[in-house]
Amino acid sequence: MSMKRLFNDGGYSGLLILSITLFILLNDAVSVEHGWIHPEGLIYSAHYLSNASFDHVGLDLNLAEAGKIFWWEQHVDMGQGRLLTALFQLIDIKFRAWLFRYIPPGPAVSAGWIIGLLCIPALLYNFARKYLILGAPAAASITALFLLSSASVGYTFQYLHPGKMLAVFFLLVVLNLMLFLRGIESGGAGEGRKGLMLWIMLGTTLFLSLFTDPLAFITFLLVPVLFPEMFRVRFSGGNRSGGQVYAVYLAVIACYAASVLLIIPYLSKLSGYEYGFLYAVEEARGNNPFMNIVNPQFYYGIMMNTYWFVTGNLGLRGYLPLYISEDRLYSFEPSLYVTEVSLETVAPLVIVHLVLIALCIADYRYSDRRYVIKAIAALYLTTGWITLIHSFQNVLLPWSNYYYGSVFSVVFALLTGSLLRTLRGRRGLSYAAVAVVLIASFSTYGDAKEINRAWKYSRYPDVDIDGFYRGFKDYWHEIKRDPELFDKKICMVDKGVSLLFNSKNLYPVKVCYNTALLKRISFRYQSALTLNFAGFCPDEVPPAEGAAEDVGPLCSTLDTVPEVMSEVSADPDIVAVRASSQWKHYGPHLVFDGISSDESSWHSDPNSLIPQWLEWEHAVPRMITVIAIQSQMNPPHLSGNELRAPRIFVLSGSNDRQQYTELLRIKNASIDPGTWGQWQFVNKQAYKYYRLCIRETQGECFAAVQEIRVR
Ligand SMILES: [Ca+2]
Repeated sequence: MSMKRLFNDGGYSGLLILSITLFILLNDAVSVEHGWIHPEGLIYSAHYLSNASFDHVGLDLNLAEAGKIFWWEQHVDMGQGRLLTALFQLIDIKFRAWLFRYIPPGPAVSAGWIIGLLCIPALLYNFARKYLILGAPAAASITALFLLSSASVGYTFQYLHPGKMLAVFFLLVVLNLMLFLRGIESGGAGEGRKGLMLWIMLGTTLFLSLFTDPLAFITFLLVPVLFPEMFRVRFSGGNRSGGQVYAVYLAVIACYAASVLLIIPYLSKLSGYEYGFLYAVEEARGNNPFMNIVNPQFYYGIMMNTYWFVTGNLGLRGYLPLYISEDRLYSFEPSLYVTEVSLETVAPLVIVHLVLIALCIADYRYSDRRYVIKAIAALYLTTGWITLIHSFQNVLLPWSNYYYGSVFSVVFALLTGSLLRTLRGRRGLSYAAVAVVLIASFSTYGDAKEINRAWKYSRYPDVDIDGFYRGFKDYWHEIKRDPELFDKKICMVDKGVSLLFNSKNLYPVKVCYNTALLKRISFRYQSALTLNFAGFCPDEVPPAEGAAEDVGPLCSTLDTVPEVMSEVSADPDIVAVRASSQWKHYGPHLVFDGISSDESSWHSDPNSLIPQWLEWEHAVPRMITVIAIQSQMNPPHLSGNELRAPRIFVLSGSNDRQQYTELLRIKNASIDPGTWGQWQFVNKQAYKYYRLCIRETQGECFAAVQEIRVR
């Protein structure tokens, strides 16, 4: 678009609308209050960068490193095949690592903002101008409508969810490309090489888009709806463009199937991170979502989701009756979403759909271009697809605007644009309609911010998540004053630090996800700092054989936690056994009962944090110089208990339970399940109490010990 064109036809007002919108959005996105990242995302990011022997953190991208996208697929993406999204994440995490050397870390800051806040609005604006032939203010207002929608706010405010954003980006690239092809077609310039190149470009773009998110399939559904004329094949007269479109579509689907079933499995094997396509989805569900097409519930789901999407994109969610209990609105437990059918809830649902049908009828009667019909058909197809692919989850909730509504919201913006188009030529009405769209947009934005906050705080109810980010920022400023320390703590860029991770480090991330992970991150503040500002520069991740001092706090710092105690012991010399926590019936006395079985072991509580301690009380003070620890054995035909055994531990003695004297410090114990590890140490003092502080396990997020003997 030429500059002249930009400033004609209300170009200034359009520019003003977009500038204000982007300023508001960006201003909130950089704030700690609105911008955020899942704490577990920090860990994944750190692993993503470090799980290879690449030392360069920053903008460098070694091509061989791209193999790590299969690691992401294997461990984080559940085999969904979003390779392009994984690659983008790898680049983006590096970008942040580089950027936060210069500016304080912001949780949501992302290279994705270039796509989300620059490319996407430009493409949408261009499409509205050229396809719907809207004036600049109207085109800008529907662009703002999308930018301020919950969907766009979702991936802008919350870091590490670029799949939806990339899907929207590709959707708009494809639609703009189709416009371009159509223009060439009608202009008669599509002859020969140039035309062929463009078709190849379209095919490649469509193909690539499929590796961003399953939602990208929507582009296949939308292109024939919005450009039906491109699919008309005329065999006489030399126009073969329709045939070309079909050829492109078939080729893309064939190439995608070949990639997913043959090429990617082969490449993932080569990279060392072999994974099965959609393995997690298969495990979770075991049924075929496409069978839903014959299920009436599926169509009911489409209607309800459309209702949510439409009202959500108008900022009306808070004012209309809900289909689920309102008190459950901010819960993440899908089974709680019980649909409530009543006159109050059914009436708005019916009205929304009747309005959409009425708009189609009006468009059919009074318009020759049928933009509105196309847009509404596109809306239903979009919701249908979203409902289908998420049929194993429950999408019938207002959150869906935020989670899945990105492509729907683009289509909804196009519907709004189509409606504005019907007012073309009526200047006063047009401006009034633009004003209404803008008011609705900002109302939606307020709602989107509320959903964002609700998600952020309800997901981590025990965690001061904002305090967590502010702490990072403060720490950044603190060490910024000392260049040497800063370099060491922020990023050891180009310093040859080995970033190797072993599988032991990875295991707790997955196992502890539902138990101790969040607490670990939030309460073990030092360990969060070692992840270096949102997991950008993992140089400070503790090595497997690091000094115990760096690995975790001493048990004495946890003395305020309630302890568990048992006075039953097989050894008459030991009158009581205490522990920092216990799980189920696996009490601390079981380490002194003389029984060697996995059932007769002490377990710390998985919801408590490592370090954990175990303390026994002698009837009279004893001078102990040898300790033998038996780790919990595996039950028949099972394994995994070896990860609960102590790896780093400290033994101390005390006579008053106030002052403890360290007697033994072991930094890399290795006791196979059911076997004994024995250590001798120097001790010239008799103590009544001995405390074994387990500061790290072999990888599990709780500790277990089967037996202890001392002499
Ligand atoms: Ca025992």
